[in-house]
Amino acid sequence: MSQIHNNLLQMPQKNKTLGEFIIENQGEFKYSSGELSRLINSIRLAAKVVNHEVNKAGLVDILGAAGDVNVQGEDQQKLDVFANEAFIKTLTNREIVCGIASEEEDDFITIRGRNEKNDNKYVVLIDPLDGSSNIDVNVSVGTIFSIFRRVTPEGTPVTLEDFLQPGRNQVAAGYIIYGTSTMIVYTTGHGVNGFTLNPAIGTYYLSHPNMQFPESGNIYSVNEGNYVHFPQGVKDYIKFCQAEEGERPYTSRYIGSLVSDIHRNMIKGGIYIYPNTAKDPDGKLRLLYECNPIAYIVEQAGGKASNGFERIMDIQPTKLHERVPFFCGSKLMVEKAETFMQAAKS
Ligand code: AHM
Ligand code: MG
Repeated sequence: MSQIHNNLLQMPQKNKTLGEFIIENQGEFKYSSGELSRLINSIRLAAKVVNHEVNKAGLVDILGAAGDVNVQGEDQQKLDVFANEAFIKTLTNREIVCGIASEEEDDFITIRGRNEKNDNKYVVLIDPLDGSSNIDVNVSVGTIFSIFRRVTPEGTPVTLEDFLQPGRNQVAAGYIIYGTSTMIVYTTGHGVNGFTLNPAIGTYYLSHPNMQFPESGNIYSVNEGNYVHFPQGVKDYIKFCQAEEGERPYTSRYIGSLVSDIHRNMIKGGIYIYPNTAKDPDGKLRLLYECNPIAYIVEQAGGKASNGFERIMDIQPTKLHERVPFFCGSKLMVEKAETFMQAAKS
């Protein structure tokens, strides 16, 4: 029986909506309860707007590059631009966020709040539409978000320091997956819960309570087209995955949409790797918008996330668009990959 069916059967509260869940669990949030509700509510709202747009991508003239290049030199897709604006607008309109950093923006955005007093408390870091190269071919994409409490005093404008916090300081993180169904999966440090959108009525229902990353698995997810450029430890680990012994060879599954690859592995058990390569010496994925929030969710579900040597959430960021090698998934699989990295280093 699938995990989803299992979850549905186990659910005493199977008809609970995201709104009800937030209210019931707001006491778990270590800061004032209303704040978390407002934050998650604004993300949930923006996600619905983006979902609506993503779902009609094939119907209207919205596919294709917008003609701009983002700060990392990549083509922006029209939906990237749309999603970026939707999240920024929605978050700006609430009296809770003092700053936003987005993968699609060169610099962070300061939000003074309606009374211009800079007294909002949270910064949000967001990848508004991840895996956007998959849009044109009708493959799942996602949104990833990370929330920190500011470290600079309230009443002053937000600074870079508020964004460059290690991932362990996150107060909440989540992703939205625009897939065969649309889901929000998030954590506030008390486990991970997943909610599926009923598009007929625009309501998210708790479909995946208390998600658990299997301790081990048999899926490895890596872009093997880059094999020749991989560090020796990754090459050795891939050979280990492919060797015939016990549970191995493992199955290879790679969508090229981080959220989808992680979501599948969290349900089935597996490892995702995006290492440094000759082309991308620091890896491709962004520490602040992609790796930190995914790491928080994955750890909260019992999995593990590292750069091959150290815990992702312990890395002190030095710049907004910092990249990092990413090894993430079932705990025992990530630990095994780390032993290969260590062995190849020494
Ligand atoms: P993006 O933020 O430009 O969409 O890039 C991130 C994406 C991830 O979703 C995915 O895992 C990875 O890039 C795929 O990269 P590649 O095509 O090099 O395998
Ligand atoms: Mg991305």
